[in-house]
Amino acid sequence: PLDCYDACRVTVEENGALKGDKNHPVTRGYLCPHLNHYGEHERITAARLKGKEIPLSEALEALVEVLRRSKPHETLYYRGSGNVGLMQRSTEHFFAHFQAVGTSGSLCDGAGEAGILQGRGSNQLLSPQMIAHSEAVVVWGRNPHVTHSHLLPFLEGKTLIVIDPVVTPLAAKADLHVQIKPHCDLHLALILSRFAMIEGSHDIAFLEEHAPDYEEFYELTQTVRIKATLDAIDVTLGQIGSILALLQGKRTAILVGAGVQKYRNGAEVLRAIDAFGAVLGLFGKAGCGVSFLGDSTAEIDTPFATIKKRVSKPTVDFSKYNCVFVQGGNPLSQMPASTRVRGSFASAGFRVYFGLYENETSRAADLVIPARSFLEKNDFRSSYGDYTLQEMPRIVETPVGISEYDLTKILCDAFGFSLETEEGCLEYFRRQVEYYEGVGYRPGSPEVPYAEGFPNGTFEFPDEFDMGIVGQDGCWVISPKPARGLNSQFHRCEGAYLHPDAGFAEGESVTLSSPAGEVWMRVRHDSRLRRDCVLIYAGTPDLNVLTPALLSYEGESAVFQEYKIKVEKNDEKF
Ligand SMILES: Nc1nc2c(c(=O)[nH]1)N[C@H]1C(S)=C(S)[C@@H](COP(=O)(O)OP(=O)(O)OC[C@H]3O[C@@H](n4cnc5c(=O)[nH]c(N)nc54)[C@H](O)[C@@H]3O)O[C@H]1N2
Ligand SMILES: Nc1nc2c(c(=O)[nH]1)N[C@H]1C(S)=C(S)[C@@H](COP(=O)(O)OP(=O)(O)OC[C@H]3O[C@@H](n4cnc5c(=O)[nH]c(N)nc54)[C@H](O)[C@@H]3O)O[C@H]1N2
Ligand SMILES: [Mo]
Repeated sequence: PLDCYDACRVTVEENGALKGDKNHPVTRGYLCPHLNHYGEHERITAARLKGKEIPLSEALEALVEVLRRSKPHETLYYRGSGNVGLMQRSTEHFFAHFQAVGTSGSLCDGAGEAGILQGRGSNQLLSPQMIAHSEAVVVWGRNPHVTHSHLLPFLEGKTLIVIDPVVTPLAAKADLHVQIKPHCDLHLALILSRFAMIEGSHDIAFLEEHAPDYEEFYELTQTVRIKATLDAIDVTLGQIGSILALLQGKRTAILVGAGVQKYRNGAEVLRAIDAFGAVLGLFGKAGCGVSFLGDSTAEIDTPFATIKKRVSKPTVDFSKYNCVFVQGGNPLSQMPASTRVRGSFASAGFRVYFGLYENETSRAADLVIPARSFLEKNDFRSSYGDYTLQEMPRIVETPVGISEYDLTKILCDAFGFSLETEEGCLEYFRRQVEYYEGVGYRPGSPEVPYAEGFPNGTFEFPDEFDMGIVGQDGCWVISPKPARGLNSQFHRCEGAYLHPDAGFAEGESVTLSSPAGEVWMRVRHDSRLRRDCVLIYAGTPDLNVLTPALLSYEGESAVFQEYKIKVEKNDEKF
């Protein structure tokens, strides 16, 4: 159920230990640190009203009371991605009937997905099993050792190119690592397309049939000034040649991660990488394609009503609401522009936190309702890293907390709204699962994505780009995912990582500042970084004090890496 590509199938031993299912084609018998240590993280066990512990039944009565007093348009339903199970959506059913306000857009992959939809018309991914058929893999702004470790066995023995500002574990063993400057992937993708067409490695048969505007696109790529651009993005002509030579004639998968699109032009970046894939003719062929975080609920129907009126998630102003209901998320840490967010949350009328763990948001809430973990409730989950749709039955009985479904039931009963029985909801999902060799999959999963062509008939190349590289001073701040944490869950990192030659001593205290705010952190050295970057792992407390309350130009996404930041020594001791 955790927010990862892998969607592991877990078995629970008699003694409660979690094991990776050996018979699952992706999980293959092992788990990551999150699940290996799942039981060790301290849970919220008691409900709380204004700081005072109360029985769960009283907390639920208080919630009903607050909702009775709150006008629908002054009630906000905010769901994070702490658990990506489908039953998480049951609560939205209540809030939809209540006519509350919901959120649209994303803190995660919305910008990239918008670019994909513009070009291809749908966002189909390559599963690990599909990637197994590739001969070459380009890992572009993605760090599978940390974020998708079950993909690694499928990359063995392939020609490997990594495009990442950090020497990630895969970069260290790749045939070619382009240690690109952050925010420059759009330029690289355009230059690659241009040279592919100059060299004649473009797939004319594919382009004529599926992407007929390629000549106009070639003209667009000619507007890029090669030398000046390569210098600006820190890539050499030799590397461009090597990339094309390494991919020449090979079944190629380009695996793009969240890293390239944490910018306002994130949609353009994905669209340009897709365009490079189209130039090489990678769509619709086994072992080939461009794959981003997929749309995990594509083709799945839900039995739940969905909210109509929505405001953008990354910039939501909590102060406008009399009642804010936060479920499965920690917006006070994970939304951009924390200072703004914390101020607006403090000014909201009444704040409810429904979750598993204590965090910035639970501590600022008026009412805290403990949730049940995935082991303690019935659910289904799909994945953004493959096409599985798997049932997660309740395994553990507990008196602690309440499931999303049971909470929804209480609210619907109190307000007289209709709700399918729990078994009815589960059966609704169960009916859609398609089984193959003992594993459940989403309905209509493709054998080869885009084998039938693109949903809109053709691939749409972009016809314009904003090529300006933002001329701000300071360091690029990059915030990749931590190995032992899951966003703000489990272990949380601390400190700002810099190259040892960037001019700061290990352990010294620095002030980091951006137009959004200022924080102090301790310096940690990491020689895998560029000297113009500061790396702060996602989930580090106060990281988002530095990030802007802006939306991507397309896709309503947060843009965590848009602002450069200043790093200055301060002589203070912590
Ligand atoms: N262990 C662990 N696993 C996780 C998560 C977690 O928190 N912890 N989070 C889950 C979630 S919510 C998500 S969305 C996925 C995301 O997982 P990934 O798609 O792997 O995304 P990130 O870790 O954010 O960044 C990936 C890489 O992008 C690089 N990068 C940063 N900026 C740029 C840039 O401008 N250009 C290029 N080319 N590369 C850049 C970073 O150095 C990093 O190596 O992981 C999921 N899996
Ligand atoms: N600077 C910066 N900020 C980022 C990112 C970044 O790369 N850089 N990454 C962004 C991305 S990709 C994402 S996806 C977001 C994630 O941000 P959020 O969606 O806020 O997710 P988490 O931080 O994982 O918080 C999840 C909370 O969900 C609760 N939870 C877990 N399971 C359940 C459950 O079954 N039921 C209920 N009710 N609650 C549960 C836990 O208490 C946990 O504290 O952060 C974003 N923020
Ligand atoms: Mo995410």
